[in-house]
Amino acid sequence: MRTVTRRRFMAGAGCVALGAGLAGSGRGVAAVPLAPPANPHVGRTVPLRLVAAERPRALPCFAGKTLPMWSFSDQTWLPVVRIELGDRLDVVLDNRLPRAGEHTSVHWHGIRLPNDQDGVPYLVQPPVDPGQSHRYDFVPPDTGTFWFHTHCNTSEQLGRGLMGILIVEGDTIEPYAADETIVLRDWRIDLDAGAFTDFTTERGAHRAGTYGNVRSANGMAEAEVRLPASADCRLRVLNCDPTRIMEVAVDGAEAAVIAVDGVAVPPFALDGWLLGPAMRVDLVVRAPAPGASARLVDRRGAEPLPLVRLVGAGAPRPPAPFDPLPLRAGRIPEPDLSAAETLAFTFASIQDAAAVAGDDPLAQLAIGSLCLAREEFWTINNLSWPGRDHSVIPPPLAVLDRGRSYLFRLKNGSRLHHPIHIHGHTFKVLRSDQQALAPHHADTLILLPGETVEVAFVADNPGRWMFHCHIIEHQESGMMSFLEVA
Ligand SMILES: [Cu+2]
Repeated sequence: MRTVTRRRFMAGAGCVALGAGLAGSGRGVAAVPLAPPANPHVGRTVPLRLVAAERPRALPCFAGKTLPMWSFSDQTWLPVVRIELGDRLDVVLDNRLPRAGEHTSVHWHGIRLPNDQDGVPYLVQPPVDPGQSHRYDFVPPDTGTFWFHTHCNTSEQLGRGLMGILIVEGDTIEPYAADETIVLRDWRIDLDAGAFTDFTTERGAHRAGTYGNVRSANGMAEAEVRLPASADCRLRVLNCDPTRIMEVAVDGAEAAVIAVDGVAVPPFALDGWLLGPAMRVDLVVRAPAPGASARLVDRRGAEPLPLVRLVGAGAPRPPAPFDPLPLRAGRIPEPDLSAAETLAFTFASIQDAAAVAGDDPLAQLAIGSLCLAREEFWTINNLSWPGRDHSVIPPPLAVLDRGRSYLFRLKNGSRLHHPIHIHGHTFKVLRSDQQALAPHHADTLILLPGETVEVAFVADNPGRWMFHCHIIEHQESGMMSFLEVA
């Protein structure tokens, strides 16, 4: 039995209309803006040195084996960078990866930053070769839970662990009793040999992706997080896996969603949230009583899979109704739907595209030429990105007028799920033809098999922005393109 009372919604929002299905599964209920954001301020300059290198490590989930991980830091396999809204990040990336030609870059996932800071090699910056350095320098414009990863040979570089977390603070109205980050991902390991297995397989690329065989939360197979007993605690849950889509839920405690991809939503009861690769969800969980525990689980399999044990610690507290505090509203520009231009995009495999093309000889001809390509299997609007990397840049999928509002009709023409990611912008998610969807924001959203989802946004960030599936093997076998905002 999960309920969320209305009082806090009213306090936080002034006027909020709640949908009927508070505990509806999936993506929640109607959301309306919260209080206006705090004024931006010019904060500190935060230096950050990221040294991409091989550092053998034995994470707790590796069952005693040491693996040739790639990471950004000597201190930790997973840097967690916390800054305040208004702070400037001054980053030096050094590439010390151990293989000739293994260039790298850093993409700041979900951050609406200037195009030349977006970290896509060839498209917006030169690739950073081993022995070279590159500087990133930007002020993130939004609060929230983000992460960063490379945009080069991503299946292997991310597969070996090259990633980090970026948290931009400043979205709380009152602090929660705790603020914990939970990073979910798999590893592809031969535990007998103590070696990584193939980061990509042809079979996986043509299907739902190559799943890892060792699952982890914060590098642990049986993670435990201690929370102040009976208090309301924030959990920032990130899916940093290259492949796996999860359905996160909390068993044994009340929980509410308070942000999606870093952007606040009025709190609604969590009853399973589909979290694809690169997606984030912020929760408020009522911590268990002292010594009691609850579980963060993945419900996508036949049985709920425990991911994290949440343990109540400290002095008992008097019981109180679960009434989670909302976050401050995001500052994503509101698209003008009355003036928006509608563009349609279909995500499919080459076979799907061929089936859709039917008897049209011209379409068949175009698809026939695509089939000649070696590595491409997936398409956006019948087009595959050429090759696995970014060294050959095709024309943009669309050229958007800077400042104009767009409505994208995103259709999944395949029988698999695809988490679709846009760089440099954040979508307002409007509606689906398969499920009741709350208006919420997302930089990465799952398209169910056959589903069409409409999203809208203001194309206010000039430059060349990647637009791709975040199942990395789908991305690297064609389901990738870019949009030009000019
Ligand atoms: Cu995909």
